Amino acid sequence: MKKLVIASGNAHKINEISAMLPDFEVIGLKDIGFDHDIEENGTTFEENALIKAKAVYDFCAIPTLADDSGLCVDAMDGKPGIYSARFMGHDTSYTQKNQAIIEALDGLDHEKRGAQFVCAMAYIDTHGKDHVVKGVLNGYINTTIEGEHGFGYDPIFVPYGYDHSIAMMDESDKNKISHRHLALEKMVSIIETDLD
Ligand code: ITT
Repeated sequence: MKKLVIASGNAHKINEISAMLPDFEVIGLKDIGFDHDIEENGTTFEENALIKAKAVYDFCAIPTLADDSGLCVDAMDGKPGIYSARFMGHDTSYTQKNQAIIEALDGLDHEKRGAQFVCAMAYIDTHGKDHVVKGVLNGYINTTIEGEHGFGYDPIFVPYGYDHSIAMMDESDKNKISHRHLALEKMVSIIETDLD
C-alpha cells in the first residue's frame, strides 16, 4: 500500500485525514520515532504547514503531509487564526475558549458573526518537492456551545447552509464538507500521482 506520514500530533486531525485517505497507509509521528517540538514560526497557515511537513520529511525521508488549520473570526480581526491551538494558552479548555469567543461577539447581529475554518496542507513528495493547498469553510459563530462530535472550535461554528454546529455532525458528515476535506480534495490527485 502507498505509504505517507501525517506530520501532526493532533489525534483528531490524524483520524479525519486517515478516514479521507482510505487507499493509503497513513503512519504517524510515533511510527517513525519523531518526538521533537516543531516551532511553528510562520506568519500564515501555508508557511506553518510547510514548516511541519519539511521538519518531518527531513527526519524520515518518507512522503509527508502536514496540516495547519484554525478558526478566523471576522469580528475579531481574523483571530485566533494561526494561533488557534495556542489561543488563551494550551492549557485552557476548549469550553473556555469557545465561551470567550461567544462573549467577544456578544450582541452582534447574524451578518457580523462571520467566520472561516481554514486548512492549509503541505505535502513533500517522494522527490522532496513541496506542494501547498488551502481549503476554507465559511460559516458563522453561534450564540451557544452545542454538540459533542469533532474537536476544538467545532461546537461554536455553523457552516453556512446548516442550522447547527459542526459538533452536531458525525465524523463522516463533517468529512464531506470540512476545510480539511476541501484542502485534501485538492491535494489527493498530487499524492496519487506521486505515489503511483
Ligand atoms: P499539529 O500542529 O501537531 O498538527 P495542532 O492542533 O497544534 O496539531 P495547529 O497548529 O494547526 O495544529 O492548530 C489547529 C487548531 O485549530 C486546533 O488545535 C483547533 O483548535 C483548531 N482547529 C483546526 N481544525 C479544526 C476543526 O476541524 N475543528 C475544530 N477546530 C479546529
